[in-house]
Amino acid sequence: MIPMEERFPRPSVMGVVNVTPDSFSDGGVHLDADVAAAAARRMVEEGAAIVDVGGESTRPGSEGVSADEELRRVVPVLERLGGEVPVLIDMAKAEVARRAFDLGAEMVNDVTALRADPELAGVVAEAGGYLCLMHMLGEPRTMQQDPRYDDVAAEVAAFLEERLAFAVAEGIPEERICLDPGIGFGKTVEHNFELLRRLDVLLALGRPVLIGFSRKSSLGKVVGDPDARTGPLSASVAAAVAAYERGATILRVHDVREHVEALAVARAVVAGL
Ligand code: HH2
Repeated sequence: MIPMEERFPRPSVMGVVNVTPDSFSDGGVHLDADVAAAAARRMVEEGAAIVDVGGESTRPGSEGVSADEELRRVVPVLERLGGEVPVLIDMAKAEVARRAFDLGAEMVNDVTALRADPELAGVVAEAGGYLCLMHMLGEPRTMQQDPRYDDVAAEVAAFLEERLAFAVAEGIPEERICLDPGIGFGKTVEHNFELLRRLDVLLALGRPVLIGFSRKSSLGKVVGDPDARTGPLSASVAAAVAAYERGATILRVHDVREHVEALAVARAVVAGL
């Protein structure tokens, strides 16, 4: 078993291919399986360590889709990739994760941190897959309605610590798990930036941290549009570099080449050539 830290050295880029009609920044772009598979291959050529293939949008207000619909969206993409491209399956139900592992997926990204599907942990444990546990306050349908915390960094870390212990108790080795504060999932703009500023609170749990700030609306708001629904590439890159400098390991991004280049420079500064 290769520990997460070796499989994903700091910084590693995770490309995002949403096979959905309604994702907040690339909805509809990759609905065709050939287009989605080509995008995934291109992302790996551009330097992504893994590609996140998602069949369900988690944007604020979204309702969720059935396992059948999720399978209908992601299986043709995984079949076209033929296990040749490292893939992570996003927002998986156990049934979808099982099929994805059969088709060569390496990792599951669960935005509910194993709270939604009681069988998912067993599927990941049995397949020997990697797992990302993410913090979300509430659920996508309602999560952006007045989220409140006394201490956002401490509360997110306490939640992830508990979910990490649960995952390990379910048979998934700690070495295979990374943690994600869930930027934009039940958080205000200020919460999102505080979580990055205080990433050390999360790092203290001893697991690699994944950050997904790419194109999120908080970035658009900070650069001057109070009604922004997405954020620009320049701001996404700045957030990824800031996250890396504060200790993040995996950066989940939509624009792979630009992030790989920026992070290569940031890494040269931090760690030398
Ligand atoms: N963000 C999104 C979806 N999944 N998973 C993790 N671990 N971390 C994140 O920050 C994260 C995530 C939202 O982005 P996107 O996939 O582009 O949009 P949508 O959920 O609308 O498909």
